[in-house]
Amino acid sequence: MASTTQTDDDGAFSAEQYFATQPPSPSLDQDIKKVREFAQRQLREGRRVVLVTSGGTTVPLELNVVRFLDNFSAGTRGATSAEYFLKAGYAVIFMHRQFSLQPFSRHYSHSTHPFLDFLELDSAETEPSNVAGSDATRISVKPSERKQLIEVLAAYKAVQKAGTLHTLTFVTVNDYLWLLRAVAQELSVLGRSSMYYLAAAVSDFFLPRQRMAEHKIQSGKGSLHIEMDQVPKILKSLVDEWTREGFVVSFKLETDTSILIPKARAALARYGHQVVIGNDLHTRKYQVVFVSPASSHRRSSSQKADGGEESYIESWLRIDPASYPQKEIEEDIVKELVQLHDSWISMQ
Ligand code: 9Z3
Repeated sequence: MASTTQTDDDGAFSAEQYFATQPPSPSLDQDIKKVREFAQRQLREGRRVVLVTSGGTTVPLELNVVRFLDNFSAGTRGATSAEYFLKAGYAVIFMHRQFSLQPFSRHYSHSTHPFLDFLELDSAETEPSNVAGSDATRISVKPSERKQLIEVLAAYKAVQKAGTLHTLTFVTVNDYLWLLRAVAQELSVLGRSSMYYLAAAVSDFFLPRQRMAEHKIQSGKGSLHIEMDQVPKILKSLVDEWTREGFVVSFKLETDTSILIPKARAALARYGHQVVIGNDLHTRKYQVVFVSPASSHRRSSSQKADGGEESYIESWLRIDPASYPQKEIEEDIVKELVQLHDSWISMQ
């Protein structure tokens, strides 16, 4: 299938062309109205705001979608980091894939730590015939689970009371791109007090709506050939147009560690943002590498002071795998980023 749309010099859709041809989801305006109110309130209350993106994006193959391509991510990185940002005093916009992990409730995921398994009915009432329909039935939490539940619940209630967490959901890469652009435009009022922590696993390819089959693709005609277009280089637009002052952190995921650092450097050179955090699929819970330009506080690669090659600094963050999950690497990632954001703000 030949593409009939305009692309930029490396064959990707330009962001402008993308948004001119791919429609937003019907809920976008409502979603953004709430983001605007949230951002304005945080501005009035003098809080920093971080946009955390989390989970994988899908690429539907049909308009009446039965099949889709997905990007791997459980949402652990994003949900865990959001909690540490809240703890550090940031307001958080948590933009996540529908049904992926969320801050606080992630501790009680149905697959790893099912909620029902640590609740108990009082002994006299364990017979189903005694329990059914009785308002007086008492439920308690197993003693071994109480400490953690109290901590999680207290943090969750405090955040709800303070109104510092706002949640948005996406499913497709198209939902994600429209939301990212609109949220960034709203957060630009915060200037340097805004941070972007782009942990969602975003598809590099998509199928333009104009070429999607309306109904479920039928078998019986041999193999299936689908040609996808490249998703626009959205980080470039984010840095250069949508949020000219925000502190932008992107993630780079690879399965071949030897290309992690070169790819992270290439992303910084291309987009001119502040930090790339590189992680390998298999070790991502225990080690990550921070890559940033040596002259970290420049906005764009085109603003090099000497006009020469940029140099980059890499630093690894590691935790002992045996200490997980009591110790989470996101605690250290967020601590490091808060410090970098502090210096970014004081550079103005
Ligand atoms: C990441 O690299 C995240 O750390 C993970 C987190 C997806 C590995 P989990 O949710 O996994 O804890 O299971 N996210 C970014 C991946 C990505 O799509 N990056 C793009 C790329 O590599 C650039 S924005 O090209």
